[in-house]
Amino acid sequence: MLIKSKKGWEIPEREATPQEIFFNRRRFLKTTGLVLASAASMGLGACDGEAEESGAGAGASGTSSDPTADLYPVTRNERYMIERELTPKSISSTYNNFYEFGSHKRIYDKAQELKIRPWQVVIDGEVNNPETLDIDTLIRAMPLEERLYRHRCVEAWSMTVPWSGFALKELVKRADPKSSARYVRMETFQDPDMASGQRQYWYPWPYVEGLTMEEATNDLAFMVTGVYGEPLPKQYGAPIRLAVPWKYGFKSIKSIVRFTFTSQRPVSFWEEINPQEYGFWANVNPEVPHPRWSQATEEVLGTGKRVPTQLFNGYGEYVAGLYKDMQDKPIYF
Ligand SMILES: Nc1nc2c(c(=O)[nH]1)N[C@H]1C(S)=C(S)[C@@H](COP(=O)(O)O)O[C@H]1N2
Ligand SMILES: [Mo]
Repeated sequence: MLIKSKKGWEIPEREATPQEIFFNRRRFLKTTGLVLASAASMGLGACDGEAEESGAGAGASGTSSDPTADLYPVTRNERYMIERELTPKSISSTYNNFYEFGSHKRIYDKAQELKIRPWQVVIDGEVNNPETLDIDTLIRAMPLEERLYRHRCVEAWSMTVPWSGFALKELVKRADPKSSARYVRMETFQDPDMASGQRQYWYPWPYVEGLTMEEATNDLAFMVTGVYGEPLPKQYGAPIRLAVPWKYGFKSIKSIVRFTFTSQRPVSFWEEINPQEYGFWANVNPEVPHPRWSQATEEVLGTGKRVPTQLFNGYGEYVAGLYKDMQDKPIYF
């Protein structure tokens, strides 16, 4: 039995609504079609100034034929409840960052070209149990649960979604890292024939991200295989993506094909493009502005409201300890 103590991030907010209202609202939004008023207009890297409208209803998902469809919905882990209204699927499924399919937000239709079976995941590097696994073998071997997480993009918009998946530390346990492993490097697929964005040769494909072993084994680090009680639709980074909710969204790498345990700190995709703007740590910190905009507040997708951004996106209780020796540095980097 879990004893529920109030976490720092469980701040009651006016927007909070019970689950039933959320689902009714979602149905309402689905049928009426909703225009996303003023989505964050600052793009990452090269794609500034792109305000998008999202009037396309629920967006394509087509996950009913997914080979893991029978596994969902999974049991919600109440430890990760959150008092903020969930972002309707119609919004989070049609407003995505997935540069493999274009450097703007409306890639959900393009992303349907992503082939998610067969899909192999390689686990290699400084581990005692290197292996290449079929994604369905991996997903079925892991203890799946649902967690409600906030997601804060470096572009100053946020959402709250019900991810399904498993703790990254379960995968780390399976890999059985050697003591020389200090980081986990994750890599997205590379297939420019399938993913037109990857023909933009000036980006350093494939997308790469990394975590320290301490971060990767923190309770909060989550491997996502589903959302809204079903297998993950392609635009969210199917069949498997990361969610590290205390860091800016770009750390949460999508459509992963390789986990490499290494002694070397990985250089991530955005860090390679612009190390002044996108560092390795990328911890959410409202007091450290992006060189081109403030990080003090965020637009909550679908609400038309801006709210203050919290240090570590409100998850300090879980993760502040990881950075206690970095007090003198802006932990944004
Ligand atoms: N492979 C890959 N992973 C990625 C990205 C990307 O372009 N490619 N964008 C990142 C950014 S900036 C964000 S905000 C989130 C967006 O996730 P969502 O589309 O599910 O909201 O994915 C992250 N992971
Ligand atoms: Mo992002």
